Amino acid sequence: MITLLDYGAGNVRSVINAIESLGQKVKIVSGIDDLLSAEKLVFPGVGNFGSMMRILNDKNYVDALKDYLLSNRPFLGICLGLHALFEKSEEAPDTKGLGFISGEVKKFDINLSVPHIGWNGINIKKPSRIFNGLSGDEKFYFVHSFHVVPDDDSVVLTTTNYGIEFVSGIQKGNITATQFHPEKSGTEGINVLKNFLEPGSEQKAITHVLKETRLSKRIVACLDVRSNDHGDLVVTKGDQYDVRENGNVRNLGKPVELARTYYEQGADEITFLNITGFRDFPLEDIPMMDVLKQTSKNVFVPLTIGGGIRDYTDQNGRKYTALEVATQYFRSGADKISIGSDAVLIAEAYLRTGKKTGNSSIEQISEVYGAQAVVISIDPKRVYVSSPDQTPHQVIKTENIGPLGEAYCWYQCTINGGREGRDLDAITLAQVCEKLGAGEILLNCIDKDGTDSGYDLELINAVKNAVTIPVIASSGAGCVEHFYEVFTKTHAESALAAGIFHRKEVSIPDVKKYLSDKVETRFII
Ligand code: 1PR
Repeated sequence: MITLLDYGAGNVRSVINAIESLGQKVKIVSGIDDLLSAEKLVFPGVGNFGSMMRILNDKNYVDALKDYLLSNRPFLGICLGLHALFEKSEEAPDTKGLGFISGEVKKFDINLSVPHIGWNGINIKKPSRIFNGLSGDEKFYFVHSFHVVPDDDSVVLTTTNYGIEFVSGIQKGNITATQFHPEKSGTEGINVLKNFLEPGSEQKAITHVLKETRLSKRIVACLDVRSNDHGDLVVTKGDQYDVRENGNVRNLGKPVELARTYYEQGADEITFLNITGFRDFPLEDIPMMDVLKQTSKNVFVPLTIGGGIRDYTDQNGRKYTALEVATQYFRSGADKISIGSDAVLIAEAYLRTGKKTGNSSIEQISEVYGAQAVVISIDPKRVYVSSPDQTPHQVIKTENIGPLGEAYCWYQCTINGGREGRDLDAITLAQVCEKLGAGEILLNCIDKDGTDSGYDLELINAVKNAVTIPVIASSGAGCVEHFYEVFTKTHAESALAAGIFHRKEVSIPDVKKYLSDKVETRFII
């Protein structure tokens, strides 16, 4: 029996699913006694160091946890579960950690996008049974803005390079903790978990050559989901956001099956967009929650879900915050949520008042679950102008001259699935959302969506250069060369595609194979 410490935030479902996929049973800690009697403890963590320690203190778990660690019973900490072992963190300077390892947790101070999101390698510094059967060249999924700095080098199990060489794993006796998420790192990550969970495997020396690890560019498969006219939840796909063909909603497959296929093909991440979420109440959308629950049972890469994340009042006058909606999504298996329409309204309000309220969905979800869990989905379209002074918006000079010979354009934000244009440009939206605590931008483009004509490189460059958080380029992929183009002509960290994958015109292995000797990517099948 594996005991799992769930302090209440983040996606513990995927850790439970990963452990259960290995045929093990999980007991979730519901009181101190469970910690005292635990034989093997897994402590996954996503979110904020301060709120995690507050909850552990409120539940009186801190002393029991320290006793557990001192007793040297097997422990696996993941991400924040690694940070918790240290004395303190720059994420919450006034909060004490467990102090099992001397040292602290620091924010990345580097010239690269933060959070560090994606698949990166590890350098294994000492033998550990958790890496049995692995070559050491595997990539694992990271998502964090802070990294641990132990005082004593002898606890360092692995390091990873991202601007600096940072400690990505520690081991002290039977206490192991990783910055990466084994439960989200495909079959390699599942092997790490298996090695930890299964008794008896010996520690073997690692013989691989130390190298500088590199963050991969991510290939993201996107599934736009909605009910068709018969009420079935289907994966659909629009042309410039119009998902109907001959009056019917296009049906390109079943969400759970397609997500599984893309995972098996090597997708680095899967995104579900509940495209009618803006008009429905997600907490009543049981089929969509089920899709997430079913998918997370056997898809072990990050899952993002978007659509309808905002505050609600139901028919009985009961109010729900966006945080409650997001919590349900996280509990159902999401690792990140994406906010579309609400982000535009929040940014407009911020620009009107110049003040952060602390109450917006972006701020609240980021505060509890961490910036890395909050993606902003932008649905912009081009508006041409003949000169920059024709609009107050952030304008770019374009090589794609407008219909009346215009050499400039701005990108107008839209809400409600592109139905309503707003008086806000995409660059400003991205900047405001970063300020409010968003951790990543999913940058769609209505003009390019479904056209197979390539990504809007001008838009991607304009937004990417205006923020320091990672950007997922989206809309327009039509062939493998378009992925190469977006990764070499912009600094986007990820490229998302939908139509070409659903219509089986290009597969994820095709993309990875094409990129393999040109761009850093995760394995090829
Ligand atoms: O506004 O918070 O409720 O979120 C709604 C979400 O649903 C937003 O993320 C919005 O982008 C999405 N959405 C709404 N309507 C549509 C639609 O298509 N009618 N889909 C829609 C957006 C765009 C992409 C697409 C890429 C790649 N889909 O994600 O997958 O453009 O397509 P391609 O490779 O085929 O070109 P809220």
